[in-house]
Amino acid sequence: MTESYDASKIQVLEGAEAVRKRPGMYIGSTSERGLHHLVYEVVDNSIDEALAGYCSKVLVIIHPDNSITVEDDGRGIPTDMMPNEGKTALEVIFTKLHAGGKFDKNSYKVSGGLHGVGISVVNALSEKTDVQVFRNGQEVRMSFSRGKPTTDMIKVGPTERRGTIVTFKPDAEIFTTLEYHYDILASRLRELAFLNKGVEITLKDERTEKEQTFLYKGGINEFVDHLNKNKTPLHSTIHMEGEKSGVQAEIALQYNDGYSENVYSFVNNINTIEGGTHLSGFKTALTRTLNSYADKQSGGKVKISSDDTREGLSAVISVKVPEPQFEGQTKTRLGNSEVKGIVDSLVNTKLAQFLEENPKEARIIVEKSVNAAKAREAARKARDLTRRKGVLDGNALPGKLADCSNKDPAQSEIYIVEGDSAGGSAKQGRNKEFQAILPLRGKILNVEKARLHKMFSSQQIVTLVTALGCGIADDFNIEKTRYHKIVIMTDADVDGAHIRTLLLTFFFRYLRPLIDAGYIYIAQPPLYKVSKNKRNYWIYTDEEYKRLIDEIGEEGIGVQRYKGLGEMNADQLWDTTMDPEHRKMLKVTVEDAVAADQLFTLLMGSEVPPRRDFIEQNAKLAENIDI
Ligand code: 0RA
Repeated sequence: MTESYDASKIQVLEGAEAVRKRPGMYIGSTSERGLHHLVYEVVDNSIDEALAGYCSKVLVIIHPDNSITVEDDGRGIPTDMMPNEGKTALEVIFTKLHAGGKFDKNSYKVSGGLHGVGISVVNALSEKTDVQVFRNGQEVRMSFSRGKPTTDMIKVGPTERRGTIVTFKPDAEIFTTLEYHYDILASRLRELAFLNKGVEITLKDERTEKEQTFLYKGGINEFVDHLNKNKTPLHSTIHMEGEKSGVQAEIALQYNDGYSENVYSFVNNINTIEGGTHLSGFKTALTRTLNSYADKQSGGKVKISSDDTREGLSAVISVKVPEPQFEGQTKTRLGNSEVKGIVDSLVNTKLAQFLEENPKEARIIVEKSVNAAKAREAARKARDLTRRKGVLDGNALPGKLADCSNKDPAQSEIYIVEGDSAGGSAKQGRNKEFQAILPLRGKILNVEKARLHKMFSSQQIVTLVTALGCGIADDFNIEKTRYHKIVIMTDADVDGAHIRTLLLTFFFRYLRPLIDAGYIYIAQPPLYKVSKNKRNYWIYTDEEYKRLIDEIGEEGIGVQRYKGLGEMNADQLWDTTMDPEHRKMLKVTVEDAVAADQLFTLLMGSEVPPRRDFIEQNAKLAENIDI
């Protein structure tokens, strides 16, 4: 017999206990991501007030004890008694899951995703929550702990003010980390300010006194300016906006003189990393519109593909959908089929109109895509040539590669090593069973300044891609990757840092799925060997070095500073850097795609002054790099 859910069971499941029992179900994770998600959950409520036209300012404060305050000047949370509940609306909103329902004021709610789970979830996962409401001339307060009220709703007195202040301290019993990162919060709050023009969002960190205010009257137009910061734009930003069947769509785009694609899509303020119908509508219409304009101008000599239209394109697509269906592994792909046509027809009409009215810009944009199409053709030829020579297909492995004997990618590692001499030590020191070594001589091509066809004429890149086995561009197939740990191992000096950045740029721009799969690592060779009384200490940072000298004293010690991997013999390299039991490796992750793109553009692109500024500002952070 199947059990039916009766009202009392649902009642039980509705409580804070359910959330505390399975927090992951409500906020995705109990690690860093979930911790930060709590803040977004509260801020979303304030943004809803702003979208409804009642709130213009949001303030987020990180307190020294890592509790958070979110303050807004919205209508304030309703405080009246709810006759059916025998409780105030405030209490219901803070204690009942999905109390939304009759409180829903914003039709662009989120379903399916992690957002929009409600403030009661934040409350359930906080060891303490304090709420202040300023509404209808009255100030009230109420406190909670782990989702349960600890006070009644207290009337404080009359007030002129309007709005809500929520302060919560995430529960140490729930979260594996309690420390908030300023940059993570700043980047999401900036994004929200771009997506909701005119809303002023301030982030204040009482731990460091750092403070930033985000206010963009130009909305996603300014978002695109931000994406193209440090790049050279080819024309002024194009903006398109429209509404149909309750779906609002807004698009801003601008081409730059670079080659990478920077297209971000959002549904109800959520970044749809996996794309969806809104994005495919945009891509289809962009391709069709540019092709038909090019046809009219030049009789269609070159066929522009969809990829060609996105070379050097920065764009933001923001749609508001009443009942979004989120699909995909991370529930960040929009499934609503009607949205494709809506975005498609918006771009078709508005972009064609823009091109007709602005022939100068139109020529620049079409030329950009035509050049991309030509370069793609050149890349195809170059690839065919390398194919004919038998490279790139993984059958003929490069002679420089010292492969491992294990053929299971999940157990295999490849070290990409700077220079032949370090390559030699690594080859001797490694465990042949599962560790492969690929020495690279000198600097690899700076892909930030080169197009795909150049990749195929670069021996080092061909060697690298062949060794990895995953292919590149149209041939890329992550399943064919021969190693699930790809370790960049360079010297701890300026050249080493440069080579590492060149390799990371290449992985980020051309083999990004390898980063997202968690396959890319950076080896951490030691900086010093300190010896005293026949004992050796391997030291990986200057801080560690200082700490040790406190500890063991300076007398009678020997210090050796390692600048290059080649200075270590094979055994030492194994012990310190390659032995899975003892090594320290950094996994490369992309937490913030916008920031990562900007950094690679800055470090590897052609604009010199912003790079100089960056290096000057960050010089003190680069102590470990030996100049
Ligand atoms: C329920 C209904 C209304 C507003 C809110 C909740 C609300 C929640 C939060 C959380 C943080 N700031 C907030 N501001 C408002 C609508 C109230 C009305 O109809 O007057």
